[in-house]
Amino acid sequence: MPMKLNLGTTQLDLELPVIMGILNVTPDSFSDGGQFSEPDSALRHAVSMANAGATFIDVGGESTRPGAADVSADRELERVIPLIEKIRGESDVLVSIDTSKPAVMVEAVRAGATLINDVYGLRREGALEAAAGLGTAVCVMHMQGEPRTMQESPHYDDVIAEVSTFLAEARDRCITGGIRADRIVIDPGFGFGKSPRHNLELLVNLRRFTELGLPLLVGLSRKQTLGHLTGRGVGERQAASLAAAVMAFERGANIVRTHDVEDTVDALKVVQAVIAAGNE
Ligand code: YH5
Repeated sequence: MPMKLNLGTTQLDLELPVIMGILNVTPDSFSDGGQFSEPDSALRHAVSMANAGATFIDVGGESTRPGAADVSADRELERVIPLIEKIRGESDVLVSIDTSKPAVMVEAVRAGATLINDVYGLRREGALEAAAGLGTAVCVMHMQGEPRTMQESPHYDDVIAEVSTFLAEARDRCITGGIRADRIVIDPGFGFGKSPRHNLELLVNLRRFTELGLPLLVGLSRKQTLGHLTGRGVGERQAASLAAAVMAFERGANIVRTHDVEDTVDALKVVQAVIAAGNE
């Protein structure tokens, strides 16, 4: 049965690769140096990613990079809400909101977002209730610890089993809380409380997470593990990111979150065509 994600107004077909373009609107955003924090340049970048084939624009106003400090709800709201309104005014592209705060979820959905992407997996107070009440789709991600300290000494006895159990429990919590299964996306959370070795193990065994029967999102774009493997700085990890995206898609990822939309769209078109030809 072809997998679909229920976005309320539309059923998103997950048979073909779905690309999510990253739009950080944090002044300190590590991987793009905050170059999109000016409202106009952020809007232009969103439209250009949509034209390059992004299905979603993932708007984030809360820095979740390793070591980052918390942002207040008011600061986050003033960064993301006008931008979501403008994106939706200029384009039919879908918007996801990268937040863990209930107030931001509510306002972002009112402004036109249809997917709530929460790196805390709806575990913060009021988040599950807010998301369930909004009736949108959600992405629940695994994270060990919290952004400020999560990379200090990540430890697992069995990273695959532990992330898998976490995601199964997150799914059950969502369903019990009133979010229907056809609105839930899961994500193993590359780089969120994981060493390079843990991240490699997650990528090798990514297929295991498809056993939960839900769409799978991955975010590897420009992350530290790729720097660790290539010796390259954050602004020169495009090729490494593309290799990781290809391998994740081959292992069952449905949605790929990336800074480099155009290249990722092309690469995954080729991979998809090869997989389809192999199934004929
Ligand atoms: C994710 O994986 N990641 S924000 C460090 C980097 C580069 C990029 C040092 N939000 C995810 O993108 N949402 C983020 O280099 C996410 N999955 C989902 N669902 C961190 C990020 C990054 C961090």
